[in-house]
Amino acid sequence: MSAFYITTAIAYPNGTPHIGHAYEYIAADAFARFKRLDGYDVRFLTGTDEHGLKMQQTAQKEGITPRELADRNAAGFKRLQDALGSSYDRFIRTTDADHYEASQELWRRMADAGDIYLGSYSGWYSVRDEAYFAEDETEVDAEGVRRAVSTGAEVTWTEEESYFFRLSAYQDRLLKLYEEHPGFIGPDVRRNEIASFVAQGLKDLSISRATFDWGVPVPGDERHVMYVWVDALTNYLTGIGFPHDEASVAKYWPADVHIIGKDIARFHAVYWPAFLMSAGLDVPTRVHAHGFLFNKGAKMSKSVGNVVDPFELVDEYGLDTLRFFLLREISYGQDGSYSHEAIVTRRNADLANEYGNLAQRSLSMVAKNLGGIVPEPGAYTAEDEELLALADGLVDRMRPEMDRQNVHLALEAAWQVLSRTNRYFSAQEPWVLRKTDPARMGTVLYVTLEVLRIVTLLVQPVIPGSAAAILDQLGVPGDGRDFSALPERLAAGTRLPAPAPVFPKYEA
Ligand code: ME8
Repeated sequence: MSAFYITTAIAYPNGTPHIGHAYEYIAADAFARFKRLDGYDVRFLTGTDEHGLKMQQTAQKEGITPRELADRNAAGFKRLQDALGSSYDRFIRTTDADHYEASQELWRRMADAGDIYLGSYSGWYSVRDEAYFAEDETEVDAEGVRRAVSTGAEVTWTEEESYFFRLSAYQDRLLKLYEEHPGFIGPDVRRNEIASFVAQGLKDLSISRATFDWGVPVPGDERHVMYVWVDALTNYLTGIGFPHDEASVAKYWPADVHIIGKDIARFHAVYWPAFLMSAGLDVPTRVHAHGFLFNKGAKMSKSVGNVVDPFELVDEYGLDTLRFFLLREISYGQDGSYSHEAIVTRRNADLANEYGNLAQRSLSMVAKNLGGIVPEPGAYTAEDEELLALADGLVDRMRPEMDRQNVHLALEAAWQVLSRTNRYFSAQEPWVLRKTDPARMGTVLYVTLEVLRIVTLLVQPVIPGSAAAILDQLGVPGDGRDFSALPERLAAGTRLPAPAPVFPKYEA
């Protein structure tokens, strides 16, 4: 079985998770599930990024240790993953013992390659971004506060002894990587940004701090802890058993895709491949950066008071409606907005009308007129053949879109098939055939249920719970639910359970 290794970013547990985190987890979970159903041996990693100055300072303000802060909030992130139905294989915490070992091993390999040297850093640092900024990347605002132009976060002057990574030596190799593997960063707009950033020249990177101790100790120099991004990125190796579990590393590395947000593309597409090249490890196959989620177009912020609790959204709309909404509404890779109105529209138009209603109408006709038994189809008409061919071709339309993380386009293709099926159902008028040609009614119902089976198998990754309920009602056995079962047909003669609506219309 081919392996497929997918990861999310690991969140800073300096607060509680927000809808932006939920968005990332839901998408990564849908990609992981799709690959699993498509026959891959999937490993799906997620977790929390617990070191660094931001954690240390937040803990200080709350009068607790960074460890206590991490314990409290990491649990909240894990709870969110579970509430979202995420199928992750490991929830890594960067305070896990094996992660210290992996990070120190990566450091040693970079040092052995001659890429680490001791120097002194002086420059601007943003604690919120955990990032260094050159003077010309900052500006002083109206209140006299110096901020990073790209993120708006306050920066502070930092001067200390530090180890450096020879990033400058990797400029050409990185540019070559982007050129030879255009799929390394997605979507394309991010690749262009990153490539032009690297083309401007790279400075060596400060990779340790000596003025606080909340981090992974630098091997051979315990006065220093690693810069939080060095250990954070290494989580992707820890998660597959690096360095000891060689079989697992050989199987899952390089990662097939790192799912991240656009604000951290530089860390993943510049620093991370350079560290790996230095350590003699392969670079990931792809880094895909999604856009940012806004509340009715406005940036979420604690001070504006429009930060939405993802647990509340699950309670209000139901898990699958939230999952479907986020993945269908927003072009994956671009920024997107959510609002109550938009969620309700997707629920009622796409899920209740186009999908749920079709299932309910066809299944209740089978229940009422055919004793709940899947009919034996008669000879197919051109319309039947055309619709079945469309449904049979759906997997080949969805697969490449999912491989490029265009989940919105994969769903659009599925809903095109549903909309064609609704038109077919109305045009065939099985409720009229019931009296005029019952055998033909049976064929129309069979074709409709068969298309529903195919579409439902393929949308399982996005709406797993509802899809399972519909597959139950279609009498699809548990071992007939992965994509290898797509070419099979519904078994005529199967007795179906009593149908029940899976997507009732949302009413406040
Ligand atoms: O960046 N919309 O952690 P984080 C969509 N620890 N995505 C969003 C978002 C929003 N409004 N806000 C944040 C970190 N994200 C690091 C990662 S990985 C080795 C280390 C995304 O908690 C963000 O882009 O700030 C990132 O992918 C993830 O949430 C975690 O963000």
